[in-house]
Amino acid sequence: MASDDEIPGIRAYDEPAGGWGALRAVAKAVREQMDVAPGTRLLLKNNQKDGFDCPGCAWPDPKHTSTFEFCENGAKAVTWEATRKRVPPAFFAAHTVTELKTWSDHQLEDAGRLTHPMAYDPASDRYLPIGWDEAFARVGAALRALPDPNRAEFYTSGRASNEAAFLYQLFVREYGTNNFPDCSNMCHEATSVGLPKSIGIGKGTVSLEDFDAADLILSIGHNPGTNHPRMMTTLRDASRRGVPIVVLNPLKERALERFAAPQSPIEMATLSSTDIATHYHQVRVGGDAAALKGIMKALIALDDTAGGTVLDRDFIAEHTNGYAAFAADLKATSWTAIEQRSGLTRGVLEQTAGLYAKSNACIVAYGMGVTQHRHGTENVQQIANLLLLRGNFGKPGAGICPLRGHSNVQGDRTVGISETPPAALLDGIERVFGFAPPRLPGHNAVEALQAMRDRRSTVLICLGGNLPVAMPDPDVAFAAMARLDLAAHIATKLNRSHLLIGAQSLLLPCLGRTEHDAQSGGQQFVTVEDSMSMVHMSKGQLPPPSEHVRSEPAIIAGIAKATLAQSKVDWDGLVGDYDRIRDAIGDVLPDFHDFRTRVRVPGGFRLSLPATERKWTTPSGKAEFLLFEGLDEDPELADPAVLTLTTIRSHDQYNTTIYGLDDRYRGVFGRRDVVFLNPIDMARLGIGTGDPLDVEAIADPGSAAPSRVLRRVTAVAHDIATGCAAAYYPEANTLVGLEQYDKESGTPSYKSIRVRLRPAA
Ligand SMILES: Nc1nc2c(c(=O)[nH]1)N[C@H]1C(S)=C(S)[C@@H](COP(=O)(O)OP(=O)(O)OC[C@H]3O[C@@H](n4cnc5c(=O)[nH]c(N)nc54)[C@H](O)[C@@H]3O)O[C@H]1N2
Ligand SMILES: Nc1nc2c(c(=O)[nH]1)N[C@H]1C(S)=C(S)[C@@H](COP(=O)(O)OP(=O)(O)OC[C@H]3O[C@@H](n4cnc5c(=O)[nH]c(N)nc54)[C@H](O)[C@@H]3O)O[C@H]1N2
Ligand SMILES: [Mo]
Repeated sequence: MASDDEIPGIRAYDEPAGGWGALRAVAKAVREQMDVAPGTRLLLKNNQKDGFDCPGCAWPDPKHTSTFEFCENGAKAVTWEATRKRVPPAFFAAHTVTELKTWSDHQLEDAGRLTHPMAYDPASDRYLPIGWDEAFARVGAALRALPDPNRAEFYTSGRASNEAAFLYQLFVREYGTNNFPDCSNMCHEATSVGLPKSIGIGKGTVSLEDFDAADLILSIGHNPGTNHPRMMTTLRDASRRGVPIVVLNPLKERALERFAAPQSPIEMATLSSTDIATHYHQVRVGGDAAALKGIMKALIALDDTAGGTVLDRDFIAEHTNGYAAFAADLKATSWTAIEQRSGLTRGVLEQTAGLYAKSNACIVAYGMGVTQHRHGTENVQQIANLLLLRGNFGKPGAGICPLRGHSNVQGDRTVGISETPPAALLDGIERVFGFAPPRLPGHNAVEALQAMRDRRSTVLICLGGNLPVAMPDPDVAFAAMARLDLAAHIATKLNRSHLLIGAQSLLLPCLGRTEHDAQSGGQQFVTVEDSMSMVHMSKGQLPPPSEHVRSEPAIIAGIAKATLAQSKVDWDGLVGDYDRIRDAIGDVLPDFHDFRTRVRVPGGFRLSLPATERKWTTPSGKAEFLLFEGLDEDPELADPAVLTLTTIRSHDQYNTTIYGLDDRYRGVFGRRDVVFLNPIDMARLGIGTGDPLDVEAIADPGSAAPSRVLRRVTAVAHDIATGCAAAYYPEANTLVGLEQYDKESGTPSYKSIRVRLRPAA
């Protein structure tokens, strides 16, 4: 809908998602980052039997074999990592940190791969080269100097392999803390915390094969055309089989409307496409709990009129708890309130319930539109409730499908990156390694930043990521970085976190997934776990960006040896041969038995998921209907001038990594400084397309928080639910307060920010 030629960079995009535009974008990524021939060859190794796991997303490979699946954004992720550009010491000699801070996020990462360990030098305001041993010694000294290990924070971003993550948590626990702020604290924590209470496990229950057997798919709050593009093949297949696909999303996302598969010669040659959603409902931002409750209320009403034949009564009786109270709450919830909060009509919700009542195998897929709210955990639980009503767990074609973020965020959790570790993990570590790991809960991401802000924590190690930029409230987060005694960043590329200098700041450059990893025991491979709990191997092919770059496991072992005087762990032995790390993982976590053998079987193996066998590992031994009282995911809106703003990813970014400035499917080119608005709201509020606006976040009632303003964004008319607005992450993080998060899971409420718009100052 955004179509005003007068506004630079804003024009209508009328094509389907995918298609030739996607092929052109791949060619551009290869041309800009890589030498063309090796680039193309490398892309063909992506997600191959013998190749590396795509760092783009956590969607599984088809049938877990080796069909090459084309994916534009996977290609961007790969070429961005495998770029020919370098950031050597000469780069830092030429640019002070003060100067680099004026660069955009895109420019910083686009400078290329880090090649040498570097340490910040305050006298010259530059990063200077440092030897690895000296770097490790400095980190070790800072950690040993702390009066209490709980005064250090150990962040993980979800690209780290299972092997790196396991070593990291082993080191940190031997050091003595569970302070593991993790990217999943900003992402699917609502799933990890919410689902175990419902169905006993905090992971998805479907496999790729289930999509072949599903007869109804609900897609809530995710944008697969951009963020999980390989899922588009699956959705396209389902659509062509005639499976109804119901979407709940405030924005019309082109890939969920129609998609041209770049692998389909016919669609490419004839410029045709496949319709994806059969029903597209533009729920209000923050209206999902209300919508889900509406669908369930309508389903129960259908069941009442159909003499109890709509719900799966046997399943409910045998496998669940809490149905009566749950149903009573739905009956007591008024349609007026449901319609108001969801922004959807009773008719639409009843129709969805009707489709659901007819389906025998339903999958609900969901993403950040569900989790990043003050009641993200309850949102996830409403999805589980919906599935429980018709026994949609533990049968082919049915189940819950959280779309994970980073390509190994799920695996990192499985192998121990957790601020609230399960006792079995700690017992396993104690049994195998002979030291007593700490038992007290540690800090999640919000708590870590609060501790840094207050100088309760003064050392930060980052295994990848861009923590202060990804988190809410840059004022607080950036200042917290500056208060550190030491920050050490294990990273592939330069980003803004590295420029937020504490008393000491170190850059420790690491290998990426695409690269050859040679250790004393020969060439190594790593393993990852995808969104569907499949563990498989990933083997890099390219030469490292420089001979000085080390693998993540080697860097972690270096830090561990410099920190722990009498370690019980044979760090050199583990790093020399990653099979020994895999053996250790298998010894600690029984689910990984015979790890080294099973992971060599093409496609790898699946971890156990009791809920898929209708075994409920909840305290009661049953699946639980969990009641969410009320309908508000976020504070209610009273003032019609207040809109609810959500933050979204463009098609040209990977989290805080900005590949480019286009958002093709939304019709935005060469810029990111926009706010998407519904034309009805624009007319009502007297805003014209192209108007420069300041967006002001409304403080929570009773909060003394300072006013938060996103300055000078351009109003763009878009097909978005009324009463709602959208802007890009991370720019819009300035609108979110550090105290605005889901109290159950700690997930920041990035997707529901109450704002007022005014002409730009
Ligand atoms: N290319 C690429 N791939 C990625 C990433 C990337 O940045 N780029 N990031 C990775 C990571 S870490 C993650 S977590 C995933 C993220 O994948 P997604 O979950 O798809 O990410 P978002 O862009 O945050 O958008 C979510 C969708 O939710 C919708 N939405 C916003 N608010 C609401 C709401 O209140 N209700 C509903 N129902 N919908 C809403 C938005 O319109 C958007 O379509 O992707 C992963 N893959
Ligand atoms: N407003 C708003 N904020 C959000 C979100 C949102 O939707 N809205 N989404 C949230 C979500 S879902 C997430 S997951 C977080 C993301 O938070 P993070 O995971 O912390 O951020 P990324 O941008 O993915 O991290 C990029 C950096 O990782 C490093 N890197 C890349 N590859 C590797 C590697 O192989 N190894 C190592 N060691 N480093 C590597 C590079 O230096 C790169 O600059 O952001 C969250 N923040
Ligand atoms: Mo994420």
